[in-house]
Amino acid sequence: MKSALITGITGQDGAYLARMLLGKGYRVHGLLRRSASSDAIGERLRWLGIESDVVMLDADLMDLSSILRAVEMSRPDEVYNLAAQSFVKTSWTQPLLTGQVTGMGATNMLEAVRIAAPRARFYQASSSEMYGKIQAPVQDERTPFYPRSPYAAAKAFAHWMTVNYRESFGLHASSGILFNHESPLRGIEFVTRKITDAVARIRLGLADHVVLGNLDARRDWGHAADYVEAMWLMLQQEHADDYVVATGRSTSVREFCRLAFAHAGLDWERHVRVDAAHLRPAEVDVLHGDASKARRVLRWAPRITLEEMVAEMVEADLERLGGKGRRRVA
Ligand code: NDP
Ligand code: GDR
Repeated sequence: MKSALITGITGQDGAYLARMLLGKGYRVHGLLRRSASSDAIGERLRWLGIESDVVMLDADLMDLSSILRAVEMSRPDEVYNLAAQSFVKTSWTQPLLTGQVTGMGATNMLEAVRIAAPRARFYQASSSEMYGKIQAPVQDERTPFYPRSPYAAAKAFAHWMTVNYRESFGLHASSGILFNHESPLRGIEFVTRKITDAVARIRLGLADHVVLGNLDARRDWGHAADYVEAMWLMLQQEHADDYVVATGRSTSVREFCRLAFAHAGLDWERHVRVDAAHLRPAEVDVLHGDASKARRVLRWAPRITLEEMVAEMVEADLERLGGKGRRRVA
């Protein structure tokens, strides 16, 4: 039985990845950091019905001794480093913490693997945010980075440390440059889930409107369930490498609103307000990925369309809020 260790298992991607690996017969371990709100921990694993199937290990990415212990206890064949302070907007108000968790935390994981499990295969959750102020209209593995937030700068550091550990120590360390991916398990602070939650509230008469920031921003949105497959495929290759994972379709926040409200029979223009308070100090205007390498080498392709994902997210939020939506998790 193969063993996997997932940091960030309580987040969106960690939950989907854990479910996928359990389905493949892995023994799955995850980092759990202590919280005073302990009843909320593991909510996503519960939503997927797998909370009692994973082994949780008490550790924090900023505490090297705790993650060394987690690596020793789990004896992993594969390590997926998904933990991060992942909300871009918060990275301007907590730049040091973001640097420590998202940047240095990845180095802690690389060190723990180098010391305690040097034969394990390592995945780093890199991000399309590293392209920031884009240097090419469509971004692939050769496009230069131009980070536009403390989060993106920290991810760029973690990305290059992953490349460095591969080249310096021969670790099987791969970096997935993933474009935005969403699902019913997306955190409510991210724009897609904020919108689908608002659609459900408005549909059920619990709210009248939602306040957003930049409606012109464009993102290449895929589904998390599809994207965790690409992570796993990277670690099944003989050689470690870096891959862009994207759908190749870029959509505006405005268009996402139209789709989500329309799914519930609502006109978005009557319910969406804009407030400059939701703008960012520096914006990433547009992201549009080219995943040709992942298609060619990993034989990976996204299966779920944006329209299907929007429908699934709105239905899930209707169900959460006690409405008539049927539960359908991809
Ligand atoms: P989430 O924000 O949903 O999950 C983040 C996870 O990191 C949570 O499990 C959180 O634990 C954990 N974490 C945060 N700080 C620490 C810490 N100090 N020690 C241990 N664990 C910690 O992120 P996603 O699932 O959406 O993303 C997964 C990874 O992929 C992240 O690194 C993100 O930056 C990156 N990424 C995401 C993309 C996306 O579109 N979703 C695109 C590209 C990259 P807790 O539950 O305790 O808070
Ligand atoms: P992003 O995701 O910053 O791309 O990072 P987010 O959903 O927060 O923003 C996407 C775009 O929508 C615009 N926007 C708003 N965003 C939020 N959160 N709230 C609003 O009210 C709002 N109005 C407009 C934003 O300005 C932005 O342009 C996500 C995270 O998962 C990162 O961890 C990951 O690395 C990247 O995706 C790829």
